[in-house]
Amino acid sequence: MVRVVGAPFDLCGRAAGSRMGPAGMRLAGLLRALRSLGVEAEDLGDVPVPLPPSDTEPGFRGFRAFLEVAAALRERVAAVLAAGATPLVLGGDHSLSAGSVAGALDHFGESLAVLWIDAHADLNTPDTSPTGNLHGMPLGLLADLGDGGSSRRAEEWELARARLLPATPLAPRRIGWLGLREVDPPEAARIRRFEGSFVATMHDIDRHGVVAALDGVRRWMAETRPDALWVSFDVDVLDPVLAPGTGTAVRGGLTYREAHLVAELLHEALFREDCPARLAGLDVMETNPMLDAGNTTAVTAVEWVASLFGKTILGER
Ligand SMILES: [Mn+2]
Repeated sequence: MVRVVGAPFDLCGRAAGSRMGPAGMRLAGLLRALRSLGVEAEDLGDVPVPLPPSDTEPGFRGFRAFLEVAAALRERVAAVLAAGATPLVLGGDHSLSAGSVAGALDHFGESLAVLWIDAHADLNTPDTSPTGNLHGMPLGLLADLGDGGSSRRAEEWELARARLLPATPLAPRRIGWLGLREVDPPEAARIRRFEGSFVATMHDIDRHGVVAALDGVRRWMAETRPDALWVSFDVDVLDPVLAPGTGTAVRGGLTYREAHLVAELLHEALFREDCPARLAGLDVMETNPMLDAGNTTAVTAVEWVASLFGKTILGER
């Protein structure tokens, strides 16, 4: 049972337009694709988004609205999980995953792990971020990193922690990354210190391939034994040739075939009897139809989701 939740909010990054991402993915046939796989899928619509604040507001861009949308998402995700269904969140700005993962942490607690499939690590905090954009900080917030200070942004960071950070923050060994290729030096330093976390960069994938990367994901789960895995998919993990409709495109991403193999192997790992973890939920973030060509990025994202939910070429494997 999958419950789709849209989060049409995009004020925390550089280029607006991903507020139309949920509409793009619905128009690309997301619900139809899931149902054709025998998945019972229902669309719960969008979480409410407040009117955009003025650009002259000090602090993080779009902060007040971000906090409202992320908090609403947290509640919605927790409610879907409490009802025994799997949330599928459509973004929207990747900052909002702080809200959706917080909702999953409310439900699963310490036993939840997160696989961040993204060109970026999103592990910045106000004191390390080179841009000051919140969409590079959701994991920094969820892992409870960064110190206070007295700037306006530090105050807002405290507000976000108070509103979004669950009792148990995400421990380093509960975070995995796949597809990284643009990581800020302070983020890289943090990842190197993160004991028990999992990382497969694009270099690792070039060198050893997707199969080895997913073997690594499986080993990481076998060693750290989470009960559930939240998958956060930023479409910018895909090569921009394939997915031009996204705000922070970086060259050298996953090809179409590589991306589908990732989804298929994740499906095999998570839906197997002997897998310790089940799929907690999924975010599909940063699809920006304003930057896209004919909705191709949303179509690609929907095809990826179908593979994750078990679409195969010949049916049963
Ligand atoms: Mn991201």
